[in-house]
Amino acid sequence: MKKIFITGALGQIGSELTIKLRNIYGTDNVIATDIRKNDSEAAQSGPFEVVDVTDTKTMIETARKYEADTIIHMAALLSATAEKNPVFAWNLNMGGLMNALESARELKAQFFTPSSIGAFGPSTPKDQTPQDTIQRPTTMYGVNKVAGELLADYYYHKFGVDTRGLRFPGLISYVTPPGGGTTDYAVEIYYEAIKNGRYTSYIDKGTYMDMMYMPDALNAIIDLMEADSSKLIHRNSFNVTAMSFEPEEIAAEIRNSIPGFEISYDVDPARQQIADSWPNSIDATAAKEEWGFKAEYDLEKMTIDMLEKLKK
Ligand code: AKB
Repeated sequence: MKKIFITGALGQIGSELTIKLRNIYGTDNVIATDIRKNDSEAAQSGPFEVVDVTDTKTMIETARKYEADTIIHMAALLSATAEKNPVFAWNLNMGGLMNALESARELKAQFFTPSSIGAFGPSTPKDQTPQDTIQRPTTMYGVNKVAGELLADYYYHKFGVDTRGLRFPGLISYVTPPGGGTTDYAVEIYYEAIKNGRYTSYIDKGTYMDMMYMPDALNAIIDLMEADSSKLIHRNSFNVTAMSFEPEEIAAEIRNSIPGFEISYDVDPARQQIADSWPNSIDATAAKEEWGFKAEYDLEKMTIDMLEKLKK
């Protein structure tokens, strides 16, 4: 049985991933860690430790205490926040990653960390962005993600650490809200649709970005981690996506359930600039071919489920 150590376990992905992994691998085999504890299910339903990922000693000692054989490193600042605090972002995103990789090396553990569509930049081909292409991002978050992909590949080639990663698009979920991302509008819009029947978008109409519903993202992490290592040509990181849309399209889909729903725009130049530097759509062929990636939710199916869950 695996012993899985998760950093950032109370964040947007971590909070749902922790519960799902506990259901699959057993509660005591999934150690949730974060910078502070709260009363969420992920923090309360099994082993939990306070770990600051920039603290090398605490991270390695805690992972060793539980004899972790898998490290899932989620703790990071998202794109918009990182752009406001670039030095802090570098220290947290790169320092945390380095400590997590070192823990994996010492413990001979399998390793996962997410990359992002943010690892691409304005000179990357914009439509159906290939797996292997130009990566010259213009954001601190993107710089961290590209450096992180290279570092994780380095640990695989140099030290034999079984590192794996996914380039996530914007993730949409009704459980834990994201914080500080550029794609967060696609989550907020559902909350506001239920609450007020209208939404003011900080992302401009006509701006396409890739997105994915959280259940597909969680399955992708688990499927990649379970995949036969010998089949993986790429490792850090695979393009994955489920849909690409712009604000008018998500609004139109919401109108199928909430007929009077209205969208207006008050564009935030900082986040718009980040969005404009990212692809319109990415190509996930390598993930499909190498380990069978498949997304179940498209915009219509996701919208029905989101609105149904949020109404409860
Ligand atoms: C963000 O918007 O920063 C994230 C991402 C796409 O990596 N959701």
